[in-house]
Amino acid sequence: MILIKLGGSIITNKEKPLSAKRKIIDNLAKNLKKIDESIIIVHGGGSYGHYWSVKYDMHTKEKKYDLRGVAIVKNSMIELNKIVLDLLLKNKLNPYCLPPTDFMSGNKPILKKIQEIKKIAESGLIPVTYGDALWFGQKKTYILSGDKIMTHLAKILKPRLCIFALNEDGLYSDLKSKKLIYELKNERPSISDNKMDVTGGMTRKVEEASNISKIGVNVFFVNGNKPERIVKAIKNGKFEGTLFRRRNV
Ligand code: IP8
Repeated sequence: MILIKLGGSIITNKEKPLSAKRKIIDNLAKNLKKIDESIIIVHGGGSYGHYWSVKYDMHTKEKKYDLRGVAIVKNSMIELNKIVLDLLLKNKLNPYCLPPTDFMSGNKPILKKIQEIKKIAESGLIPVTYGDALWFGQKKTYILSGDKIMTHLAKILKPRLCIFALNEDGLYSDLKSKKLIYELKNERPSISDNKMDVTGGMTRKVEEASNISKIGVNVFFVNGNKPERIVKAIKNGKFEGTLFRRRNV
């Protein structure tokens, strides 16, 4: 089984509020169709969820945020999710929509529900979930990042590989020269992130990637604009991007 995160910056135009990159999503879907292993898709918020989270000053910390903001962020994520689902359907894939409220209680994943997601994926359906604004309890809510969902799912389901589709070729050792890091093992690179969002941008991704590699699962950062690289990684073990090698557990 493979977990794939479609980053907000690849499926939406981050510079333009509420604009999805339909052509890119369509192309991703065309390539995902070529994969015959079971997959689970998680997508980010981009210029939908993040746009509204910033407007309403909502973050990953559990707090009493403006209820209007909670409602609007959730609604915008449904809108983006619908675009993703429609394009998967159009490409003859069978997505199974799973809002994170289905498998999260407060900030904890519900073990049984997550184990069920594996069964759904193995049946041939493609579970699709996303980062969202979630109820925490005692009138508090929080933003759950899709990257965090990847870690929750990976810990419980131990997929063969976790893929993060980004708007970049992978992780660069130097932002100016864009020198790509091909492989990381037992090291946590220091990140200078110039594109921060409410859930922490690239810094958060690297944190989750190294958490996942620690539990013995390989993590691959790849350019989602070149979705054939996703197929090559899954089918041929050819990694054109940054591979966080699993650590021995
Ligand atoms: O883009 C956050 O998900 P992410 C989604 O995966 C929202 O960090 C609602 C901002």
